Amino acid sequence: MGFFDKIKEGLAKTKKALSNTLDAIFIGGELDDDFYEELTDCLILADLGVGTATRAVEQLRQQARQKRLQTTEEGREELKLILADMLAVGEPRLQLNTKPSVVLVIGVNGVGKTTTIGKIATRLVNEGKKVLLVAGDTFRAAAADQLEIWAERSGASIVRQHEGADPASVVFDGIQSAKSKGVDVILIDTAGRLHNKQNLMNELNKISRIVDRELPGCSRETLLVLDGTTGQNGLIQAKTFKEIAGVTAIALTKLDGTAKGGIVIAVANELQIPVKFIGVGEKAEDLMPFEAAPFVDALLEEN
Ligand SMILES: Nc1nc2c(ncn2[C@@H]2O[C@H](COP(=O)(O)OP(=O)(O)O)[C@@H](O)[C@H]2O)c(=O)[nH]1
Ligand SMILES: [Mg+2]
Repeated sequence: MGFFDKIKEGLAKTKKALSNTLDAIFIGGELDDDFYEELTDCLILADLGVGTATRAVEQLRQQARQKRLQTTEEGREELKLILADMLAVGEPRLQLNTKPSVVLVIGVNGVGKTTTIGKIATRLVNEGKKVLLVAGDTFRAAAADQLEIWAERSGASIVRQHEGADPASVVFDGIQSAKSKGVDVILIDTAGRLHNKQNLMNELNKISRIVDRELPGCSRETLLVLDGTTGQNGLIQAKTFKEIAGVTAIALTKLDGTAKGGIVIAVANELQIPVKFIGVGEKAEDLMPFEAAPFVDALLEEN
C-alpha cells in the first residue's frame, strides 16, 4: 500500500466525520463569509483547536484576496498549502548523524512509547542499522518484558535491569554496550509518571546528563509520544513535557482510532515542534514518517 493510501486508511475515522461537512463547504460555492465561518467550525470539529483553525482561515482570507481566488475549489487547494506550511516546523526527520545516536522517548503512560520504539527499531533495522533498546521504564517489570518482545521482533538488542533500578544506570549500561557493539542508534524507553512532575524532571535530567557525559557531541533527539485520541488534552500534556524536557520531535499515535486527526496540525502549530511520525495501528509497519503535503491532501481531498 502506498503512502497516501496508508494515510487515508489511518485517517479513515477523521475523514468519515468530516466528509459530509467538508464536501458541503467546498463543492460549488463562493468564498464568502458563510464559507469562512463554516470552514472554521469544520476545522475545529477536526480538532485543529480554535487558535489554529482561526489562524488558518484568516490566512486563507488574505491569500484569497491577494490571489483573487474565486471558487471554493480554489480555496480548498490554497488551504492545503496553508496547513502544510503550518506543519513545516523544523527538521521533518530524526537527526541520527553520529554513531551512536540517541533517541530518548518520553510521554505519559499508555500513549504508545514502547510500541513506537518497537516500530522505529523495525524501520531502522530494515535500513541496515544496528539498534539497541534501553529499558529505562523500570517502574514495572512488565515494561521491560514488553520492550524485550519488540527487540526480538525487530532484530534490535536490548539492555535491561531489574524492576525499580535507576533508569539513568540502565542508560549508562546501554551506552557502554552500544559502544562495545558498534551500535548506530540507541532508543531509550522511559516511564511517564507525569503526576509527579518533579520526579520525572529529575529522572529525565539525570538520563540527559549521563548521555552528555558518556557521548559528548552525539546526535540526540527527545521524542515526545502523544496519544492522538486524547485530542486537545494531549496538547496540554505536550506543553508540560516541552517545559521539562526540551522536546525535539513528536510522534502522534493512534490516529487510526480517532475522528480528530486534525490534532496533528494543532500540535505542530501550537508547540512549534515537528511531528516526525504518526502511528496508525498496533503493528510494526503501522508507523509512518510524517509528511505534511500528503497528510493534508488526504485530510481535505474530495470524498
Ligand atoms: N490503534 C493503535 N494502537 C496503538 C498505537 N500505538 C500504540 N498503540 C497501543 O496502545 C497501547 C499502549 O502502548 P504502549 O506502547 O504500551 O504505551 P506506553 O505506556 O507509552 O509505553 C498498546 O496496546 C499499543 O498496542 C497506534 O498507533 N494505533
Ligand atoms: Mg511502555
